[in-house]
Amino acid sequence: MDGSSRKIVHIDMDAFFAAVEQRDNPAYRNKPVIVGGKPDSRGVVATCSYEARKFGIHSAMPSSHAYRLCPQAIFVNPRFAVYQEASENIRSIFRRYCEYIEPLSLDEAYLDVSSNILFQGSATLLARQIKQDIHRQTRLTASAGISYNKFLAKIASDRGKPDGLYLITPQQGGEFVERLPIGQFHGIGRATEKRMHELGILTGKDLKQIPLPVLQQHFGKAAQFYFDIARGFDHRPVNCQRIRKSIGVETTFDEDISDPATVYRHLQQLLQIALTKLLEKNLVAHTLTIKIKYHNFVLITRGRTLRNAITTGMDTQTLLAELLKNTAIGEKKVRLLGVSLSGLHNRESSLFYRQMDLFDST
Ligand code: TTP
Ligand code: MG
Repeated sequence: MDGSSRKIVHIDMDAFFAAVEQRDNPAYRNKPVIVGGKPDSRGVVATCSYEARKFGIHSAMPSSHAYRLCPQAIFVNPRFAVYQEASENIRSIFRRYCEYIEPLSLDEAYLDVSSNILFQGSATLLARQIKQDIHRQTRLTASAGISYNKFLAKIASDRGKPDGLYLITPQQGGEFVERLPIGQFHGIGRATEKRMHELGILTGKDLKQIPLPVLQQHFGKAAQFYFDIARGFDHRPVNCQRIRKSIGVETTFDEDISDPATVYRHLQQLLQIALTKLLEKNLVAHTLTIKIKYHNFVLITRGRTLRNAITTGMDTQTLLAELLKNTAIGEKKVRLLGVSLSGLHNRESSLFYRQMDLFDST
């Protein structure tokens, strides 16, 4: 079975951070709004409203440059907690209609709706309903792309922006890709685009002319992907990981332990194991909870939530020491210890938190 029998929807919020700011501040509406660092800092533009894009401003541009392009723009500091909330809202809407969801970032996800039976199996009507729910619930607009694979669904969502609903059918896919400039191929980065231009490959049609061995010679492992997408094929599945709430590890001792230093050591080890598991799942945690079962089977937990993600690199010893403060460690013997990490986010969204420093104007 080839990829043409699937139905994939790609949803992407329009000017996400900026749209949230315009929603929450009526004075910003219909105005060029830039979310990110202030122009007098070394910060960058996280995103900007469509009004600002008319001036040539875009994500990752230095704020000082954006200011030169549009001095009357309104510069706003990001409010990540609000974006996170909106992101959780839209994900809960996806879950209403679809089991197979692959979130790509806070504002974007692929949905595999091939087995959808709602709306007589129409992916387009389903996407429209999701857009409506998003608007009703968050007062923000999303664009949806519908096609038979991820590559084309993503291109389709871009094509309709803002507030778009754009379908690329299996009949249209091949021709659509042929006309597409290489720079608009998602998955072809700047450097590869340049290489392709040097080779005279400017559009999908040009790319399609190049035999696979030649592509392999120039692009190695990625060649097969380029070869496929030039024909409108993309076999990548929608990777739907079940969204976990927490990751925990615990251990019961053969003999109860009493020495506080030993308790620390075990907790450190458990925490390292939990953090490694997180890393493998591409997640980060903001809450650490420890669990202690005393020799008499009394179970207590102590938790702490941090603004920054809990990582292997941080001072976990101090954190554990704090958590152990109000416990009976040293007095009562312990038969079980556990640690649990929760407040989980995927690593990409947590990157936005880290970017915060860049955005700070001070
Ligand atoms: P995008 O979906 O790439 O952009 P957007 O939603 O602002 O605009 P569009 O209508 O074109 O989809 O990114 C989503 C959010 O991620 C964006 O609002 C801000 C943040 N972001 C950054 O912080 N840095 C970046 O370099 C990019 C590209 C996005
Ligand atoms: Mg977006």
